Amino acid sequence: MVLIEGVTLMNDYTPRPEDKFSFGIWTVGWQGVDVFGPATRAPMPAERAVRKLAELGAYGVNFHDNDVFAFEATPAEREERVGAFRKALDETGLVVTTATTNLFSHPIFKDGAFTSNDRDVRRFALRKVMDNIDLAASLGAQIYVAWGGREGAESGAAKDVKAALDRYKEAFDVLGSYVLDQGYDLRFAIEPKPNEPRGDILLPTIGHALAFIAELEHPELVGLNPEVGHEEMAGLNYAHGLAQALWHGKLFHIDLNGQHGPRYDQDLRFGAGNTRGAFWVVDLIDSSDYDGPVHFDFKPPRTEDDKGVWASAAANMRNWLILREKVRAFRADPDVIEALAQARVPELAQPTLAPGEDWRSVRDFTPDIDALAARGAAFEHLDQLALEHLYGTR
Ligand SMILES: [Mn+2]
Repeated sequence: MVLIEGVTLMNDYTPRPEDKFSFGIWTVGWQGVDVFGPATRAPMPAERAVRKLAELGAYGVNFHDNDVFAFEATPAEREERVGAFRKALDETGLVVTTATTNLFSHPIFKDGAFTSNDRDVRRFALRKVMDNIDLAASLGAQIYVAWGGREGAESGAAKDVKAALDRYKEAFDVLGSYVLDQGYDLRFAIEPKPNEPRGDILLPTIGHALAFIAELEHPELVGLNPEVGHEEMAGLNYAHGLAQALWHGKLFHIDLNGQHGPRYDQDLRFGAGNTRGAFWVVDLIDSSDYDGPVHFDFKPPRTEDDKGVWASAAANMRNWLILREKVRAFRADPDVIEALAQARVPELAQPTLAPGEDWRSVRDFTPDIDALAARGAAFEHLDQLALEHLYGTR
């Protein structure tokens, strides 16, 4: 905290363990390969990502199996790579909060994994996930993310969507029973995405995934890992999606990054892209009972060298802390509290029927229709106060 001419400014944006900031190993490890060009950066062993993220103040990491060892790794190579990863975790104190499976890079998964038309691919995908669940559990992960990036299609007749959903459900039922039989303290978090890399991906939004989870054999084991960019690619309001996931008790994990509206998946650092949306995301999470990792799934742009990778990574945490300071100032501002009351926001928490009332109580309810129609909602003043906190003028 710094005092400048009587104005108190919180400007200590140092990440702390209680902030629970975590990163995917693949984020800082992304070499910049895209559909138009090859890598612009050197490969990064998982243990280097762990050590550098610890230096930046991160609390935890999330990893795909193949972020740590190659798909083709022999058992000895796998053991060596996992050993180096485990050693870096032990030495830095970084926590493995979360793990996931790469079911999208290898050509075998070109038509998906759990919903591939090819039954052998589906059976192998389940085996690959169970292999990594064993490793995840041994490293202490409590959340297992399932992003079905290749579960989809580019054309109509090629994918029987109803059969694909049967197989998708079957996969979660099998994996749920595996986790229960092994006695692992692990829950799954589905990560919706509308498209990319497939033309259309199954379970494209938070809403689709919530409805799907209700059909599973063990719905209590499965929740959501919504990502900023994935919802905004579909033109949806990410904070609203998070709020609904919280309402269902299904917000198991969050993937934070930045996106400029409906276009390719940008994976910008958190706070870049839709900054106003980011303000409401921090406001929601900061005031919620979500206590999972504040996880960043971004990509340092292909333009950046190694130094730029770490600048980009650190900025995710810094932007979260800057926005957290702003949303707390917004919520504490007496003008905001007054504007919330003027906008009748607290009134929405009041049940529409009073205790003991039923439909008969409102069956003939006739308010002053003209007065209600004429009354302004007073939302603009309230929103302007939020913008002024965000812009830094309050
Ligand atoms: Mn993304």
